[in-house]
Amino acid sequence: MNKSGLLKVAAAAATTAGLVSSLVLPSHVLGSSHREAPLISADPQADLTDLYAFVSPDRPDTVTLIMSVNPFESAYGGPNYHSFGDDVLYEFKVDNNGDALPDVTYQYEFKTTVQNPNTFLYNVGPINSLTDSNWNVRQTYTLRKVVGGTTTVLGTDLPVPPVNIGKKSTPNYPALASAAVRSLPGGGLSFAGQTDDAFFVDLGAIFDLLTIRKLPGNKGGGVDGLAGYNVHSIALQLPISEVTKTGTRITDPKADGAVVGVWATASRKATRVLSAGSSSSSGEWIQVSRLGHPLVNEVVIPRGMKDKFNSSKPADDAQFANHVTDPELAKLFNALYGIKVPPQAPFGDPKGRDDLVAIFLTGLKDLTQPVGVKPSEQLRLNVAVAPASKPNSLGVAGGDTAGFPNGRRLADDVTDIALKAVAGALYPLFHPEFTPDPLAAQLGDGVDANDKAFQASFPYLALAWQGSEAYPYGYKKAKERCTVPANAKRGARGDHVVALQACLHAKGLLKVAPTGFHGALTDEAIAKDAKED
Ligand SMILES: [Ca+2]
Ligand SMILES: [Ca+2]
Ligand SMILES: [Ca+2]
Repeated sequence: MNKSGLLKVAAAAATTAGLVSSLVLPSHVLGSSHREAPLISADPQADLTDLYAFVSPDRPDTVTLIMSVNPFESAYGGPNYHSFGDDVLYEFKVDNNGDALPDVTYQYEFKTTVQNPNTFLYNVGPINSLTDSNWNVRQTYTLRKVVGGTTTVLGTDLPVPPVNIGKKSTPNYPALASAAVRSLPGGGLSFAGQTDDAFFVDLGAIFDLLTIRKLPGNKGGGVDGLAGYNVHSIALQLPISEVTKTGTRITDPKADGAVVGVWATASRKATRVLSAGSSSSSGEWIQVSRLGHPLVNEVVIPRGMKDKFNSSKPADDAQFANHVTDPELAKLFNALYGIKVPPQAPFGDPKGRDDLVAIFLTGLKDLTQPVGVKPSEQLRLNVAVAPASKPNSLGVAGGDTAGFPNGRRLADDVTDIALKAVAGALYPLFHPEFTPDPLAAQLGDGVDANDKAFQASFPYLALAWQGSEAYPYGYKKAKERCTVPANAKRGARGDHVVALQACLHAKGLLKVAPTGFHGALTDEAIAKDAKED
């Protein structure tokens, strides 16, 4: 893999125009990993939606791992609001020597406590801190690290912040969320709680007669089907030295050990017993959800094997390899729309899709392929590649080797990347004689970014949508209002007025630049902001 080769491919594709009169996609194709298999779609608390792994942009001596669960979580789903499963074991697994077996595992287990069982309410007044007595239903967690059969407890009774209920119940949500970021022994950080869903994709169009709204998909025009929805996310930041096989921070991207593979799992106990008004679980943990690369269980694994994939281990991935080298989606591109896709064949056949094998199973040579790799589906990250100063959301396909499929950052447009890759956009890197169909490099869903701004520091995810202000998708898209501080009033001066005016100005509601004096124009702008929907 060389970067100039990648750039050449991207440039060649970009200069070729491709036109089609209609283009649709098969229904099971997209959705990252939201509701992707029959069994797990009935178990949202254990349904892993997305996994991210990247070198932390503001702390490049650390990596950040994030998993999200509970797809399509509405912000206003009370009074029994969404939560993690108390009877689910959530794990990050790291393979740091390429043998498809985990070497370092991080386990999260949650516990719900009710302060006052005599009220139906989640809270009986505003929640102003993580110890506020108004907060009735709380969740905490235990975090453990397992290495070579030895378990170390990294934290107990770590707090999950409340869900973002509304202006009265959770008036300062950013403070509640950041108070739940906890330091770990050894220099790591952990956060677990409700967040915005960082994945963006036009689900509505694709599931409606399988449409790309504005063909061929690289010119915007899509509608983010996950806009306004939350998920529950677990974020873990670790010194790089904690996850490498050398136990050191590796800084040479070509060094043995620079590539670590990551996947997430969710497990439930084997037996659940129901009795009137209660249920209990017992027995060994059974894995019910597995997630490495986005879209693999959708794009690659056929419907009849999807639940099996969720219960499988990377070490046994040879059973799925034919679906990577001979992908159904590429055949559909060809059969339905005449896109000229690369040749494909069963695993082991030299005519198979070695480009997709590299992306999904072995890693890209000289970037994400560990020395002596055993093919298996993991999200592989080269921890020695420094974070990009100007990230490209197309990642490696856009010439940015710090992005997907070198790990995955929150803003990486994995839908577009996967569509292009399956159609053959990266195939010439492996077979220079092959010219991809001009359409391959232009495929996309027309949604290019998340609907809410990510945070600049850990846990990076955008804050959870607020129940009293979120709107269901398809009705109205929720907008964030400017925060009006308690001491805002006509005639006031100060930094708090500047901050408020800057927000109103940025929204176009206050025509003049911030002055720091709260006058009639500021009052008018606040009134307009309150009426916006
Ligand atoms: Ca290993
Ligand atoms: Ca979102
Ligand atoms: Ca996209």
